[in-house]
Amino acid sequence: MKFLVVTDFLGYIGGGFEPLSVMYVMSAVRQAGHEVKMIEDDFQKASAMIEDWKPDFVGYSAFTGYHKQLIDLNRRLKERHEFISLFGGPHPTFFPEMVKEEGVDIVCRGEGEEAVVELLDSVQRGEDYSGVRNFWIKLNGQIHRNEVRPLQDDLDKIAFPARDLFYQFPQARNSKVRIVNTARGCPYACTYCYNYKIKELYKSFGAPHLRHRGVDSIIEEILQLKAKYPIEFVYFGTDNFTTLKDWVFEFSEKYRRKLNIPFLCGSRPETISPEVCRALKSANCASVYMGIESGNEEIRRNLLNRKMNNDRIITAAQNIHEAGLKLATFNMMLFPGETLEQAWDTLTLNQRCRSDYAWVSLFQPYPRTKLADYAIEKGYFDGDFDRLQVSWYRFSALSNHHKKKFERLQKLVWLAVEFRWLTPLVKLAMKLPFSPIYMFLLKLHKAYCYRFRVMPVKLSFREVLKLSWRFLVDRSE
Ligand code: B12
Ligand code: SF4
Repeated sequence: MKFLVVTDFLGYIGGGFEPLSVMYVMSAVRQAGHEVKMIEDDFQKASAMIEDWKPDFVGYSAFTGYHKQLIDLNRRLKERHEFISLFGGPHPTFFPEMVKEEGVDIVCRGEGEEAVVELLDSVQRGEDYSGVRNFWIKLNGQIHRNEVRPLQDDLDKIAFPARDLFYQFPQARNSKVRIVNTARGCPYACTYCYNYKIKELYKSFGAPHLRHRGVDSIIEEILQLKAKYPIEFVYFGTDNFTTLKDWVFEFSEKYRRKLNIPFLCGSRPETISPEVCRALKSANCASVYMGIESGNEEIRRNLLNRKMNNDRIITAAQNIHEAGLKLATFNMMLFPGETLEQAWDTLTLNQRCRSDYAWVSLFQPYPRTKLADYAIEKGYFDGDFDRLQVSWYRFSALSNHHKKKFERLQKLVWLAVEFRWLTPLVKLAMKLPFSPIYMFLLKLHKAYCYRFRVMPVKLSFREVLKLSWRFLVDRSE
């Protein structure tokens, strides 16, 4: 079978990182003996490729906000060509009703590697594929809603992502930063995040949701990468890199000896300790991302299901600084019912944590998450997920009397964290209608922080200009 994946390529969604999910799926499909190709989400290019190569399947990976664009693209491609369309990723996983959209034939829920291989094999053998697990399948006007299969419990059995497909394009091939996944799942249950919903989807199997890859396998993947492509920095795109202390120690020791390439990883305050930070530093970690999300304890406890207190967060931040690591913090604003005073607490807590890069987005109500359900129930959100957009920075679907002020504050937090003495100015500026200027400054600051703090790779002047330009025109921000 021929399987074409249409993806956001060198475009800007995803900050220019490799699309790990589809590369994993495509690797499994290729290993099973099928042919795979990748093309960017541009109608002309995708159409020309389909005309020329005639794939049996065309696949897309959709997160909420990007899904409409993909549905539309697929519909236009279907008007011209014959193929079976297949959507996977977070949006169809939680909103499988997407299969009812015109032109959508199949949606995949949950992990795709094994499922897609079974689907392609069945179609190739001319068998009835309407019952293949993980899929909702629209056939002859009828929708077949199949259960998911158990999660793959040994991640080391999953083939390394098919990076060559993405690296066929020079900009991706020559990038100095590479993204690598080290685990799947998360033991926590924050109400805005999709992880506990994934747990619910798979709960009948009782198997652990959090699974770590073996350290040796991760090192092997990076060694293989290093042998073929430039690599000066690794971004570990895993929800919580520091969840398992012993795993971090083992990783740090082996990584230091065998790779020692500077890297960035994500964490949660409870999983940070002086020992963990020292271990990361010894392995050449440059920076750690930590979710603060809200600086208001009440919001964290009652709305977000994040029960740590401010002191715990500050201690974690201190541990990170003391180990000589840079700290980047994740935050959100405009939660359902949030007041401006509560949002201001987020600014204050980031100041107290001395965040080296305070990243603040607007809360997005993702389908079927507890916080989205709450927002709908309380009338803060109308429940129309098609209104969600790609950008976390520019758009919020939530209603709030002070929405404009929230949107301005969200773009100004970095200024008060960077230059504390400007705090009174930020208070004033959030009342003034200069959002485009605030956005421009925020992008410049982001480019600066990425270059010098979060992912400090050596860039030429031209590359710095390119990075700044990319952030300025980035559709996802
Ligand atoms: C690392 C990460 C990033 C990284 C890198 C992403 C990348 N290029 O790989 C960065 C920081 C760049 C990023 C950016 C964004 N992210 Co992000 N990200 C994640 C994170 C933490 C891990 C993703 C991952 O690699 N998982 C490992 C892979 C192997 O698993 P997977 O993605 O689930 O893919 C499997 C299945 O979904 C399925 N599948 C996926 N695609 C397809 C396609 C087909 C055809 C098939 C059949 C199956 C299939 O098979 C895959 C393999 O089993 C997730 C949270 C999470 N736990 O998944 C959020 C998450 C996916 N991100 C999210 C969002 C919203 C974004 C942004 C839109 C934010 C923004 N506006 O900038 C962008 C969009 C990026 C993009 N182009 O995808 C949301 C999506 C929510 C939703 N309902 O859609 C998530 C779920 C986090 C959350 N808020 O809960 N992200
Ligand atoms: S800790 Fe992070 S990944 Fe885990 S549930 Fe909370 S937000 Fe999601």
